[in-house]
Amino acid sequence: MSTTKPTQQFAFDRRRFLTRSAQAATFMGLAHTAPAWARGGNLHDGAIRPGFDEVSGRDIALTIGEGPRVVQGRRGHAIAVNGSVPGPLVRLKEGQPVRLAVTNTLDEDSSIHWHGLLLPFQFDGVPGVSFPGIKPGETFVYDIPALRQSGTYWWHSHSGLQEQAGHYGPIVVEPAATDPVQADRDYVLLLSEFTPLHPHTIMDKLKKGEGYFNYQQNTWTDDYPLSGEDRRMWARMRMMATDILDVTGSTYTYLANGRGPEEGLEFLFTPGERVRLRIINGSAMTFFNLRIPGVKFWVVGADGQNVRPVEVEEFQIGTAETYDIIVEPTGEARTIVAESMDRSGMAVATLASRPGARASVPPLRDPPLLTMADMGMNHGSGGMDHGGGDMAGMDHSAMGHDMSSQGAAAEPMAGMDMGGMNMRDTSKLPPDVKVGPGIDMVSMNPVDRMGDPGIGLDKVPHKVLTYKDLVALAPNDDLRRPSRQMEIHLTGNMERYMWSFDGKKFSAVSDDPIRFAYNERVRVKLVNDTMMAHPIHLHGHFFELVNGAPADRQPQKHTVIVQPGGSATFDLTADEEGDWAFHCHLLYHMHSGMFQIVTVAPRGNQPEMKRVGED
Ligand SMILES: [Cu+2]
Repeated sequence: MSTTKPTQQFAFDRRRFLTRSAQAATFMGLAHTAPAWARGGNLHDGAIRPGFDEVSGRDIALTIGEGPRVVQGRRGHAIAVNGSVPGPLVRLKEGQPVRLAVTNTLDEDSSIHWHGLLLPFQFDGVPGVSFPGIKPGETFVYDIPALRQSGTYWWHSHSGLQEQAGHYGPIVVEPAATDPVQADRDYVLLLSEFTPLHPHTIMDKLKKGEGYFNYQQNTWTDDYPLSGEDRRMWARMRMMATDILDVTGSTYTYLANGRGPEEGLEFLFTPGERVRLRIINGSAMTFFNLRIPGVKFWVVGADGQNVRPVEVEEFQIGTAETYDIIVEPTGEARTIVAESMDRSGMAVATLASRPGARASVPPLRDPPLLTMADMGMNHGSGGMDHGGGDMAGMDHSAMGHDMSSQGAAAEPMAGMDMGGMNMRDTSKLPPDVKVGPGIDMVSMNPVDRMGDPGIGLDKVPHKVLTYKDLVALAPNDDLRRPSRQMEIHLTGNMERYMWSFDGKKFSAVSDDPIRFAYNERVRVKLVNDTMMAHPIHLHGHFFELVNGAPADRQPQKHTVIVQPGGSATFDLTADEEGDWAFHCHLLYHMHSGMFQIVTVAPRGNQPEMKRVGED
């Protein structure tokens, strides 16, 4: 294929993106030479505040600084904007333009990406893709024309690993017309993590051994419902059924609006009121399961877009997703629990009818175990390809025994001999996927998992949201059938902590973006060839989940979770010209290479679109 760039508005060497990421490693040393507040930053007393102020208007000023931070007695270093973590709530208005002047007082480059906002790509804020980044001491003005959307979004650094250190905050865009979601109270709940470790220390530990933070590793003496045979099977695959999240509560304190679970974040209500909660997963690495024990609520928005209200008692929120909910709390107080997906910790907030009112906080539930479906094995829909290529070495007698049973996909791995099974049958991959050490697993039979509530939630005794429940409130405007379909594989090597798209770590393909013609309508199928869930984010666009909703009501999202071993499909109208980042939103996965550039050709310039391996 041609490597000619269809757009040259922006001559920038993308390879510098990775160079800069490498340079970010110097920030640990620099951070201790002089605190930001001593260099004229905005952190006047040196202490970074939890929670956030609000900024709004035609012109908004934001200052990136750094300093010490303490959460529940644990000390660390933070990058903060306007002196708090999270940084300020940026309140905008649909139909109105805004200028955001961002000043960087760090000793390294920084940036702000406006996650979920439709805007000219030059203001999307990804160093090396959409702009050069903000140098130390510099101010960059994001001059954003009249906003074309409303809803709940967020912003964060797209430089190095700064996001882990606290560089993020919420965005609310008020609708120009009457909000279809009416509420008496309107609150933001931004979930994130605090760690006393430097982000680069975490990255190093992950590279040295994937299980480093997994204190829930099953041993021969623990309480997990795994037989000795199961344990030997997992050991042979050098994997653990408890490999749910890379970084866990052993390291993280989970935060609600910057406050630890013992620091008492509360949202006041009067019984009988409708309370809107705008829930943002602003974490670096954590999927949360959110519930309000004993209380049903309605999900009314997903990724900033209104959806038909759906009543649930719990939902899983991937990194970078947002959900708006309406709850009508009763009684003195109700606890909002955001349990990390691996159940190693939780963020906590309280709906309180008076200051200080509290409800009980439930204990962490038992950690979930990965299932056969998470390994890409599903017999129910088409079955495994028993005649195919390298499968010949598989122990069919053992397979037939346990894998043919109905509902096996939802059962923890049990009693199956995986010894001879080929978990890496690369003949199942399209030809444009690069086969090499970056791939340690290939899903044998990936199925669409839009109806899956998320790891660990398939057996809870109450209604949990799935993507299939999401239906757009207003009809979509592009009802064309996609003119082509493309498949992108999410690939990885858990042991070596390598993550990529199509087996190619981003640096290897930095000049080979995914290309779309202007206004092209494409169906994109994401196939997860790993045993981890990945929240995949496309900048500058909304895509529509192909979730079984009528074509004009497919829900619009900017981030989609692709469940382990499964697939997720979306339709995209590529009508925002320019270069956009497309990546896994787990910070250390993105940093390790699960990242690509999407180039949407300018209007009137339609390059040759054929790519290798396409239909
Ligand atoms: Cu990922």
